[in-house]
Amino acid sequence: MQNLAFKKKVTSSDKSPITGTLDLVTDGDKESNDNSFVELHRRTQWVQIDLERRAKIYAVVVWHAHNTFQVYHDVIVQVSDDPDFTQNVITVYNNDYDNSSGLGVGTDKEYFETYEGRLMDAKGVEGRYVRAYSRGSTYSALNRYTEIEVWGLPLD
Ligand SMILES: [Ca+2]
Ligand SMILES: [Ca+2]
Repeated sequence: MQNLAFKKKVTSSDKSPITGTLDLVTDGDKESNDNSFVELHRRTQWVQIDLERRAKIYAVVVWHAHNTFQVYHDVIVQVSDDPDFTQNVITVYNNDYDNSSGLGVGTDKEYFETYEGRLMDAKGVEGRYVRAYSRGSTYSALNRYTEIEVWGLPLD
């Protein structure tokens, strides 16, 4: 099994991040330095990774920012073959308990950010694109992403 996200192309709902660049999300650096994350604007934002081919995905690991003790809100991770995420969308994780991001009520737990990231069990779902949402944290209304790993096996 390998980290299929490493060095893959990243897109986002935020076309002009406040600080940093989207490539930081898949560059392998998971440190808590101020230059290790991309910072997106407030409200619900997402980053999306194109794995370049379909894959069987067993785990997604997300690091928002772990320089400060904080809990991110509306953490939602989805997998799809559709880059626009309009059809055949599989939800891997969702802790938006009040549906403030509008993707449905999630029952997963909120958690504190740590240097280990948050490992989410993807149960072998298949798809090419991975999208991760958030809606600020207990520390800031902004959305920071340090790294996302996608562990699985390439298909076809
Ligand atoms: Ca990084
Ligand atoms: Ca919410």
